[in-house]
Amino acid sequence: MQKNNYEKTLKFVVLLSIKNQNYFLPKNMVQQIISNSFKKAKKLPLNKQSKYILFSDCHRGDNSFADDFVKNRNIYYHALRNYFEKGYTYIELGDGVELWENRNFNEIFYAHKDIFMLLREFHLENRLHMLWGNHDMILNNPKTASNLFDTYFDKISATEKDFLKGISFEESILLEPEGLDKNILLIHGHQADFFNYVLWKWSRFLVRFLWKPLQIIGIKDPTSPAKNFIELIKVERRLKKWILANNNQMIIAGHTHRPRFPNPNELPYFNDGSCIHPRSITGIEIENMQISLIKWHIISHNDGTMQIVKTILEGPQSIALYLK
Ligand SMILES: [Mn+2]
Repeated sequence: MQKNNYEKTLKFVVLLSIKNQNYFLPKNMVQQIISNSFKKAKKLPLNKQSKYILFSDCHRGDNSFADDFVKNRNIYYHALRNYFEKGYTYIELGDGVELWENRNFNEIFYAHKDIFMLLREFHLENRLHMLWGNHDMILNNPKTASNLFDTYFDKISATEKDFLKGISFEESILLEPEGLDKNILLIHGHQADFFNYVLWKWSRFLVRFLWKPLQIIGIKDPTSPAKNFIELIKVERRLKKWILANNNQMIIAGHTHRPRFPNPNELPYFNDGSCIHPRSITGIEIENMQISLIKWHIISHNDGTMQIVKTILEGPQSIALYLK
């Protein structure tokens, strides 16, 4: 009898979680959520001298089987170090740390300490801006963010040391180009994903107790737009609907893990992809008032050496063409 109940509950949970979101989606709620994130965006200037690098969806984990970031950590470190040396400002568009699969940030910190210390170097020069996504949504609470990111425990000296003290995690950023009326909205993108924005605690519960264990036997979370193409297309469609209803407002998002770079005559929806592609990381560079989609990956040479290189996938294209 007990086993039966357990199976029933499991079936119910699975069915509910993969049920079409639209059934219980209040009309226009998603559009309202995106509008709200537009209104409360933190403003950053954009001019000929600005250099921004945008990455998202690193999903840094604890170096266990479920840590999707591990395979690209060296590529990512090299790329970010390169941008640091060249004077770029780093904007991370959410899902930087994987706090659904892991409850303990300390373990993530020690697994990728070199990278976190590099983020600290950006922060000390006021060149780091962070958004929260769905997998790190708890960071929208300033208290939680400061608990996790103000200091870290240094094992050698057995003392607390400063980490990203004073950093604030935002929902959205508005890049305001000098001399132009329109601007660029940066969001994680789960604002267009009701299940992962409003019901994120429920999604997190499922990831912890259902999808993560099922990952071992190859079953993927069907509610994640990063792992399910139908969900992905729905998120993109809702973002584009909002762009159209809001005077062609340019958006750069992450969340879906699908890089997007429109032509100037198309709807200005950009996506920086993710840092957990099988063999590469993708991101968006903004420099000299131009935008490019880039990827960093490894090539191997005939003599057996390997090298991390950057390939420009799209652009550079003038930003003004998207802000008409
Ligand atoms: Mn996400």
